Amino acid sequence: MSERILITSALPYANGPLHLGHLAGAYLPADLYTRFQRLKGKDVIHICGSDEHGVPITIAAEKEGITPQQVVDKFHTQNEETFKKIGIDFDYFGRTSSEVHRKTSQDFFKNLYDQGLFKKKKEEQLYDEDAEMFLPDRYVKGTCPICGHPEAYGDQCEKCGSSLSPTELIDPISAITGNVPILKKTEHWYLPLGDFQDRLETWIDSRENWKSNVIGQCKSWLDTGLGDRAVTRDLTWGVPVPLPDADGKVLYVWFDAPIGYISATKEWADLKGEPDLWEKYWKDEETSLIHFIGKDNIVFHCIMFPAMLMQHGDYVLPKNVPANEFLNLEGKKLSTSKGWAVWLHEYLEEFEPDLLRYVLGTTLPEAKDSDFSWKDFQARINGELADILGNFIFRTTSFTQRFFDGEVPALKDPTETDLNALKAIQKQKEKIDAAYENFKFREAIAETMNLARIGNRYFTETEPWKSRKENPQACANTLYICTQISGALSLLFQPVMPLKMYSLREQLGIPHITGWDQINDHLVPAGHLIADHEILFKKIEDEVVEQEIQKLKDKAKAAEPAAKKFPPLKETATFDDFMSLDLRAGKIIKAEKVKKSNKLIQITVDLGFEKRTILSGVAEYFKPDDIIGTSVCVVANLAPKKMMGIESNGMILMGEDSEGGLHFVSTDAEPGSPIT
Ligand code: B3M
Ligand code: ZN
Repeated sequence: MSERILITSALPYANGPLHLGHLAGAYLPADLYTRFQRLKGKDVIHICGSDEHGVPITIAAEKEGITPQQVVDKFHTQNEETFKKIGIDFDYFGRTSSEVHRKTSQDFFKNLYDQGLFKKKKEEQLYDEDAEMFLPDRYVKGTCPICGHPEAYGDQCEKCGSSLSPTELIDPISAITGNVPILKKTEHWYLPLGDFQDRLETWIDSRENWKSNVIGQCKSWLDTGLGDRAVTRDLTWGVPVPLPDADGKVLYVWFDAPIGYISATKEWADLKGEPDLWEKYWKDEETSLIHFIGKDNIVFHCIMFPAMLMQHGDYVLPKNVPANEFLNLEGKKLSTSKGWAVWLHEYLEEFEPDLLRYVLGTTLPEAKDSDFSWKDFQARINGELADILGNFIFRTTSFTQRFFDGEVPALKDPTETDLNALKAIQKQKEKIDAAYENFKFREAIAETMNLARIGNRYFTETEPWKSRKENPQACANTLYICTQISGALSLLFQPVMPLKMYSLREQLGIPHITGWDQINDHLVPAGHLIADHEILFKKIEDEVVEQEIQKLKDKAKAAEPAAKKFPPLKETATFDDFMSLDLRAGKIIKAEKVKKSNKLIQITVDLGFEKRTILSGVAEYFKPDDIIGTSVCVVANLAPKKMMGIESNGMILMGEDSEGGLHFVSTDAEPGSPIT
């Protein structure tokens, strides 16, 4: 990779909080890459910001009954905070509502307009007569013409990933009123992507080392043939189209958002007091521009934005767009509307950021969709961070403390085994380096953990607890080498767990060492004092992850539409039907399981005027002893029924909840009281 790298991460819509899917899709890989390149001493900046325009914002505002400005103010602030806490190290986090961005994107549009690029066309578009507005993008829902998914949006089908236009949807419905929209003519400016077909094809073919999922999507776009794409919208929220005849029109959010990378870089340079500095990153051919995004953004970053940049001229084109696939959660597709998501700000209330960075880093959806589960989270923390990495560091530092007064011993006359362990540092470093350079972060992390494994094996094999008495120099050699491996790990793991690795380097007395080039096999010299050992990673208990799983289930339950939870209503009953039932208050005075039945409990109910035997099918839900004393409602005039040789005289009323759990219907009325 070149010496200067401009890294961007997709600008998250400021319409809601961030969840694990966001982190795994773009931000964690971008941050790993940034930190790695920074360690290597490259001139790298990482730029991001809030995407504050577009229909996702206005729909969120309508839903919450607040203004779009209030929505973006809230989530821009919240998300910026969350990114900081999880350790995503942006050089600048801008927002597309800024003045610099308005001007930059309007100038960009004007530049292409003045070159005569856009086609102005009057076309029929979907219009909601009650809302009195056109329905671009997500303002319409309908059936996807490609895959038949019934809930596709006007701009995209989230099931098959196809990019759509509202008029392509089958049976479109307005997302505002639920109306069937009419067609109405409106005038817009179109980007003739077809004119770029050849240039884009040649350019994509010349890309080196692109991921196959990204190339695949680009090729399928190009094979289908590129058409005109409207870059303006009939909306009030957005960057106004900078033309005299464009009242009530704003730039399409996917036109202005990628320009947000440029405006944010300008703001970063302004803040540094070097207003022209941004140009070095955007206009100098020596810069490598890398966009980190999720797979649903590929077309915009690999086709549309490059076409815009090509036409504008002056700008560098992306060197790579290492888009990730999607992250699932506990085996199911992540869905914010269905409440199936782990919010980062909630995660951070319970756990340390580095733990998630590690676990998510090992399961990034790099080549295909991957899954996050709380059990895996626990298994990786306990089995890898605590038992392998933590254990290795602990053994090394505590042994040095106890038997060498905390002083790193000198290496003398190393054996073949010693030298092999020492050489592993360089070998692993090279593998890790190559993996990072190739955007294979899972592999980079696995190879880093492998070095800790090698260290552990070496420690066990050389048995310093024995050699301490039998051959003190052999013991010293083991500890010298294990300390070097620990030092190397503290830097090799730095991109993944910056906070933990800083405290490890402090413990090893090397906090000032921050360069990839400094990783070698004599990082912590003999005679160097290391600090008191501490436990780097604590294990996570079963109850803790079970609580998280329960929390997730509760949220999903709460998000379910009420009508779905319960069975539909039965047919209407007459008043007489109801009055024919004799319902009475009662109290359970005796309960025992019916032998040979899994379901039945034989219950004796005190009805005040008599005691009844009732069989109830609740043995899977209650223990007989627990229900004695419960007040209940009884259908007292139900015809007797024999089950398992016992006659049941009545029925005890129960409420069945949405998960099939049973609850007694209780009353304060004294036993025998009629219930009417
Ligand atoms: N806000 C879409 C998204 O969050 C969009 C990315 C813009 S990147 C220029 O998926
Ligand atoms: Zn589809």
